[in-house]
Amino acid sequence: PAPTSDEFDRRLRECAEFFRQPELAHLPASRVAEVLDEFALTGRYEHTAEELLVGAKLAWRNHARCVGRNHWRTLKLLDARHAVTAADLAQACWDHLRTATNGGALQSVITIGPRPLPDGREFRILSPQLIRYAGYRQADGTVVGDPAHIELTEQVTAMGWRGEGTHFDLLPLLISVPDEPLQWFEVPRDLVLEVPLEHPNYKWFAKLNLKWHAVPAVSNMDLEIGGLTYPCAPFNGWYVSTEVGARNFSDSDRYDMLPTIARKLRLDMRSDRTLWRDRALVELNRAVIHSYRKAGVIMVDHHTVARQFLDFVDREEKAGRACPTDWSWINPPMSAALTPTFHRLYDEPDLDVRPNFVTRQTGSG
Ligand code: NRG
Repeated sequence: PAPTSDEFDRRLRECAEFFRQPELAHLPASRVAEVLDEFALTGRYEHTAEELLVGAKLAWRNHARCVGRNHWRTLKLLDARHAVTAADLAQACWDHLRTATNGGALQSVITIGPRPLPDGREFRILSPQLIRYAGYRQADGTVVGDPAHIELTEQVTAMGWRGEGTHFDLLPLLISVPDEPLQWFEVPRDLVLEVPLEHPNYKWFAKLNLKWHAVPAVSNMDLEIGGLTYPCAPFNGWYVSTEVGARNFSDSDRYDMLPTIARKLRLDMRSDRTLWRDRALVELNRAVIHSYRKAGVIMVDHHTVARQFLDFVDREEKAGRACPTDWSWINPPMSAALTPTFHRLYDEPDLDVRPNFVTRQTGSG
């Protein structure tokens, strides 16, 4: 669909603004003039690999919901703009996982696929992350696996995929490209590093047979740089322990492990007022941190990441930049007031700052 002229004017402004960033100040004036002419005339232009990497780093730096932004300078780019087929993109994602995992010494990586074709058709990864566990609703209403992915599991199952039916079946990657039917690709097992969970003090914890994957690689956000949109741009950093311990395994609509753990701890569960959930939550999170450390997989705890984030905010302020921040996303889902990020306010989260990662509004297409 042809962009409206308002939309096009906005993109032209974003383009001009992008090339005014200090990080691109070394580019010759001729490059900038060329880009602006070509964009205004044809509605398209191509980023150099350097512009792409700078753009991706700035998108990270600008993202109001990311607490890990102090590492924005370390981002590595895998340029996959040459991909033509879904299989090409899948291959790029496997390269991404190998580079990102790095044997547990995780590296922050972004893979950037092709831009939309002139007619608007796109290359997209429909899976929310490169690594996800399937969820199956049983006849009795209970769920095996991750309840967050029941729908995706049903979708790929309807396309011929078969899971084993464990609590941790790796979902295939669902990829959509122009001129091909929607396709799924089994993620090569040897590229998926996982951490079995055990507790530093409680022997029984390991027998719960819990595990989680090492790399969080978000694959369904658009990357917007200099007026251009990259709909296929999976990226990863590393986990904050609470993402796994205080949400994925604790939310009652996810793995819902707190009642099980509280029973093993023999807590009095007859009343909320005994704080049995809170006590189980702490032990679960200790197990997560302990297990990733033991496995040699990078993960940051919520106290440490909060300090790192405030260092980042300080440095941004000293650099004279606004630092749009979403308080509700920056603070951890447990013990929030024990971290320094809780006790202050920030620049208003600004979803319009570009470059940025943006969540697509509609679920269709
Ligand atoms: N909470 C989600 C992951 C979201 C992104 N988190 C990161 N991103 N740490 C989960 O899977 O638990 N990252 O790029 O490092």
